[in-house]
Amino acid sequence: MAPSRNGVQGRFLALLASLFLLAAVTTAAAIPAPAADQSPALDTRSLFNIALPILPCFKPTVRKEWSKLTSKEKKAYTAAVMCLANKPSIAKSIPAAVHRYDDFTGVHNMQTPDIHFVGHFLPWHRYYLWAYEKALKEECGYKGTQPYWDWTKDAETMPGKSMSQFDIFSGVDGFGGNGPWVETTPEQNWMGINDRTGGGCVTDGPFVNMTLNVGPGADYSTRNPHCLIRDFAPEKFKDNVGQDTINEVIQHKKYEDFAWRLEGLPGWSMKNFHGGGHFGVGGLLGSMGDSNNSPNDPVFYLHHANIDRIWTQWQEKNLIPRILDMGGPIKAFDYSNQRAGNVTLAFKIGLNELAPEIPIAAVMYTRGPMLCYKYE
Ligand SMILES: [Cu+2]
Repeated sequence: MAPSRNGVQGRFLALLASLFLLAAVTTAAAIPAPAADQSPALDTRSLFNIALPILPCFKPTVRKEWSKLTSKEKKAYTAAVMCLANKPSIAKSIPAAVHRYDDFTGVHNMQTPDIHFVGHFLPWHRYYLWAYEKALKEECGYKGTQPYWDWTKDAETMPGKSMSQFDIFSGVDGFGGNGPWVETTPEQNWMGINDRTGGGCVTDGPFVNMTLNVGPGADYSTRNPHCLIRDFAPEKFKDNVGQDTINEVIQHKKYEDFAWRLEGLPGWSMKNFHGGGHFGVGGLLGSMGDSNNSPNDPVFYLHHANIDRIWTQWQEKNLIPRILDMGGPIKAFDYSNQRAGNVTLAFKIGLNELAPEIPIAAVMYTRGPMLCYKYE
């Protein structure tokens, strides 16, 4: 199929954008840097590295919605995930990790205090997803792309449908369903997740026998073999992942405001689809609700792919300025910059042994040569 006019225009605009970026970075480099810790000197090579990633690629791969995949494609994806859980760990920085799947959870666990409620929350998770998809393809022979879960569509079918009836939680060609009910005391339920319905090990689907070794909590050094746990909280899910929340987030014009509203604040003072997905699936006791170790639930990657897709949609509303727009605190919750400054395109993000450190600029544009993907 011939590239659409929009596609060609988009590539042209991105090319222009990369020139703007180069100019912007060069200008910034000419101004004496403040004594801030996050202003690495930019040599010609790093300038090139920053400009190059937003030159458009020509054949982006297409990430699809879970329910649009054929049953065969769905099974190929979950089989590749299980393949990672059967390959030995390579991440020396994560002593608790036994297999490659643990490596990913472990890196997220270790970096949790530095990658949430910061400006680079979105770029870091975009990079993380990319590394995960790459591992599925290169180490497990997965031929497809990273799918996403458009929860808004599922939420619209509630309460007629229960969460267990969603395509994604199918025990036949999905991720399996809820865990059985586990009683808790009101004191345990400090997050106020009163609509929780499960709390035990997942009993059907491809991950029934998956052994996870990282978590719970912030410890990534002690091996703790355990199962995948779900604790569906249907009210939290339905109330937070609707189109109304997306509209509220996406209306912001500056990245800093958009990203701040997207992450929201811990608790339920404002509707929040990131938290709605995590706690709607993980509830109080489930893997998805454990902030350090939420990637222990393979559904994490589809939830975050949808968040990445929303960022992409926001960027595409005004491509050039928005693939150059970065900001927000370096330190968690430091929205008034009391402890440090804001992140910039040159700010480095890393994934321990999973992938090299890169400047945020490298992941700003999903159709650049490194990422080279788009959402259907
Ligand atoms: Cu995270």
